[in-house]
Amino acid sequence: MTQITNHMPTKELQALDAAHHMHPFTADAELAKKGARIITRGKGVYLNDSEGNEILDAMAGLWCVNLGYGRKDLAQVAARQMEELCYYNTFFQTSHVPAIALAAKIAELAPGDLNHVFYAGSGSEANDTNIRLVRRYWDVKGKPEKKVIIARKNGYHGSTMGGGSLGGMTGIWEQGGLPIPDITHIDQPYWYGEGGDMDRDEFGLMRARALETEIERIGADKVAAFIGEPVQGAGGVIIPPATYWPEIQRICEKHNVLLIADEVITGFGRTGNWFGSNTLGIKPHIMTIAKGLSSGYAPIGGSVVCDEIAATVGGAGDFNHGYTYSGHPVAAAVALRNLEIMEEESILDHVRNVAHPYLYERWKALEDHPLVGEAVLVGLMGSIAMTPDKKTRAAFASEAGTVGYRCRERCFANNLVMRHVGDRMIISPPLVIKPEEIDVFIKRATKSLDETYASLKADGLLTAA
Ligand code: PXG
Repeated sequence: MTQITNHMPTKELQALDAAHHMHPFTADAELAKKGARIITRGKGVYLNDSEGNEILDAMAGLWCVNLGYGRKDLAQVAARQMEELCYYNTFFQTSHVPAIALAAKIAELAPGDLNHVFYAGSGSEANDTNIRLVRRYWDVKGKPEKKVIIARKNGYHGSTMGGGSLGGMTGIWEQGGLPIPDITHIDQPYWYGEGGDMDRDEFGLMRARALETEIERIGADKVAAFIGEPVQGAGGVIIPPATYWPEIQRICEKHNVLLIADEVITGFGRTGNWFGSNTLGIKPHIMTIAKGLSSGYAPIGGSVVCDEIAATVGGAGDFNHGYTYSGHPVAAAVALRNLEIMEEESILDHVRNVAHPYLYERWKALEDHPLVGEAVLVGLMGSIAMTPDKKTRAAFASEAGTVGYRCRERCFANNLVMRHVGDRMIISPPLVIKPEEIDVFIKRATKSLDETYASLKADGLLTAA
């Protein structure tokens, strides 16, 4: 067989890709017609593709490459760990230094008494673990009927059977009989899209109180936990009104319902603090982590668990759950080094004092663009809502996502990775992004918005629903 390398012509790579590779969340037959974009290398905030383009990645991969691409120090740690101990498991009363050291480090960084880590290979797996953990917890407490988990419409918690069920994406549910039993969903705190004439804070309270209504409908004695992302990511970077989380917290405490903060995106500096829970003032019993934990250099995730749950579940015989790669030594060593680098290079300070303020000013200024209804940013995750009518915050008459898709295509053409969710554009650049790179980003984003606007105008698509 010929060796497949970066030096092969793009067309040949695309043909092989189409012939053998099934892509996540993709219509493969459609993709085969035009061919996938082939990414060949990355350095800092930039990617290169097989056509020689240099692309600014304002999504940090999939919200994960927080330290930027191409760090030799992380590669060296992986190589060293592979030579020393490439693999061993953490089942059957064994452990190893990378898993121990990383767990201790996460416990040090995590808020409150979240002192215990159950490792997974990804965010989806970790959320599957959370379902098992909270149900087991209430079982051991003598309340086996307390097993319903309440989550949110348009939340995202992964795409396994458990993660996809916790998530509130109907496109996922329709394919494979989800959600699994005993998971229900309440409305999201999306003021811009769903708040109508209501005041932002009033709306936040109303959407939080939907949790109380749902708990009362089901019966508090049957509800195990509530799960939410501090800031919804894949749902469109939706920053909840300030009233939302304190009310959710109050309701969970009142009804003895565990609170799970899914920090897969918001963890490890994304919002300007170690965790989104710090930024939003949430006190969770469990946090889901992945992505930024290793800056995406190795697949790793986990559940960070409070003392009470860890002691209860751990004190009641075997917890019959785990993955071959729970605490994988190479991934754990890379993640630990990633966290050390974040401290050594004061990445949180950079986000708070340099990158966020600089980007915020330029991002907000996009609200002057005729297409942009709002531009929001917390730390380094942000979004803009595109609208045909800024006053009424109206949706477009075209099918949701038509405009967003057009804008993403323009971004692609302008060597910028900026994603769309419906007709919102979303960003999550590497946390190390520098002011001059933010300038390049804003320039390309503005050009893409201008071109999108012109094309919508030309096609008569600037009408409200
Ligand atoms: N929770 C949250 C909050 C996430 O954002 C997961 C769990 C699942 O993690 P894994 O590692 O199993 O993928 C995620 C993942 C997108 C996109 O296009 C977002 C995610 C994954 C893939 C694509 O926005 N988030």
